[in-house]
Amino acid sequence: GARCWCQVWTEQPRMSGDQKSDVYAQEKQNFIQHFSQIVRVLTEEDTEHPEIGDVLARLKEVLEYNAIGGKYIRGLTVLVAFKELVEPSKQDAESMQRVLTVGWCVELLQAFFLVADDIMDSSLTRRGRACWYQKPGIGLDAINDAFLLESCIYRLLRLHCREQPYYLNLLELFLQTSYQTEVGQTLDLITAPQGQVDLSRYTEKRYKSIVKYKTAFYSFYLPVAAAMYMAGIDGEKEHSSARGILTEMGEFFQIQDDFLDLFGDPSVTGKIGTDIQDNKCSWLVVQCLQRATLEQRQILQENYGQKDAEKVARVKALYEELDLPAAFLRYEEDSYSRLQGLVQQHAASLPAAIFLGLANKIYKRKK
Ligand code: DMA
Ligand code: MG
Ligand code: MG
Ligand code: MG
Repeated sequence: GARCWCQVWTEQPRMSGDQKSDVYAQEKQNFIQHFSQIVRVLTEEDTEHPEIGDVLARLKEVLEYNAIGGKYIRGLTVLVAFKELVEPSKQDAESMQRVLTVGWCVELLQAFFLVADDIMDSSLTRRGRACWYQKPGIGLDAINDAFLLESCIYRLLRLHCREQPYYLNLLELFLQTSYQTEVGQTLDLITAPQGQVDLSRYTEKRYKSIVKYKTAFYSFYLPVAAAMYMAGIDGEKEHSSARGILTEMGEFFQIQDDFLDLFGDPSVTGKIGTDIQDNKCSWLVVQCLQRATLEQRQILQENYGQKDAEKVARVKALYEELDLPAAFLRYEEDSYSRLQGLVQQHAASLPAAIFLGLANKIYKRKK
């Protein structure tokens, strides 16, 4: 029978966390298979505008290099959350096509930000390959490729969702999330000016604002909120509840990203870290400053924010002296239980399964 959304919200999770994380694995094949259709729709020849054929060939390359090879957690979350929110009879083939497409829109937003982020961070690798701008013949032309990726989101939404009652909500969601992410990237960059080490900038407070804006909104709130709108859930109360839990999860996700930047295995993460060289307000430097003696603070002052490999190694050694890897493990455990608490707290008004499934996907991740 039909379940109104308030029933769905109050329901107990239908599966355990372990089975739940399998839902991501189950959907993954289907999601990746849909990509060829996305590329076809975006790059098929336009008989009215034959003069842009070469552009569409370039776009195909850009899509295939930059939208593929990640974990697809964000895109899959749209699918998983939608299925959790609507009754099976409303999961018809056409609706599911649109959900897959919106999932890919989230992945395209991510691809757009990553192409630009790698330029700004002077990164070398991404997903186990050269960053797009590092490819011979690409260079800063990658900036325009990033813009093309962004435009694809709105072309797809218009093509597949224009007639849907949630179209305007989705448009505004993608636009607002882009703005928030750009605010976050701005905070990230202006807190890390090249060649100016000012340790007093690296506060816990500043850290939290950076990661909330640059990562949490687009990685966690966006995919769940998109699924909610598609399921017809547009109330501010429901959305702000979801936003609360999901931004908390996003903060933890970026702390992991900062930890893995230095202590992860590049053959697993697919990227070589740059945070120390880039003078970033990373979780590690914030923790280091909270524990450092005056002498250790001086070592940081002299070695942070420079390309020199020996200086980077000195900073890493300092982090190890201060037991930051152990502090991270403790933080991970604490954060996990705090999140479980938050989910329980909101269990009356939110579908716990969505959040628990997502949490199980990211805790203890190595990439
Ligand atoms: C990523 O921050 C944020 C966005 C908006 C892409 P980051 O530079 O730490 O990400 P990564 O480690 O993947 O380069
Ligand atoms: Mg980066
Ligand atoms: Mg960055
Ligand atoms: Mg990083």
